[in-house]
Amino acid sequence: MAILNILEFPDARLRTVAKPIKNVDERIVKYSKDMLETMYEAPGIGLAATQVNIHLQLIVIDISDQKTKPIFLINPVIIKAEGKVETSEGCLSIPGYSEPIIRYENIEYEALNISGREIREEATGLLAVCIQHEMDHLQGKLMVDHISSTKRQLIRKKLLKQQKQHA
Ligand code: GNR
Ligand code: NI
Repeated sequence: MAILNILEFPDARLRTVAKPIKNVDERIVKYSKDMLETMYEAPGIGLAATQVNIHLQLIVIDISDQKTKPIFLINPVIIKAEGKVETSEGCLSIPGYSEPIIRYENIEYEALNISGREIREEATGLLAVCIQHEMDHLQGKLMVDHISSTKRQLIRKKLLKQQKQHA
């Protein structure tokens, strides 16, 4: 397994639209394992392949306290969504910032699991929010795209400054 580098806003590669996965083969299983390890180490509750510069429709999530319930979703699609909920969201690609974001409270989604089998599930609360946050990443969209452009530009400036100091 390996810890992968997480891209940080405003890196243009985070704007890449991920491609659907045609075959859930060994390569995808390896990416999934590396992403899970990277997410646990960060630590975070979700990670989209886009964030580690892999532009395929793959996300990993684990919202359990003991980090023992990983969920792998391939080619996810939301088929029903209802209700609204506001959550203070963080993002591993926007370190040090959290912002209140409004998302659907309940969703129904389809995806392939790590075995390549079609699944159809319901999610609510933090899991539903996390799936929406990760699915945004696969479309090249970030949490900061949901806030005012003034706030987004401020965060951009501060992160660029920080990245230059660490370079
Ligand atoms: O670790 C994360 N926490 C989080 C909290 C509230 C809503 C969404 C998230 S996802 C985030 C990890 C991340 O950046 N995933 O893309
Ligand atoms: Ni994120």
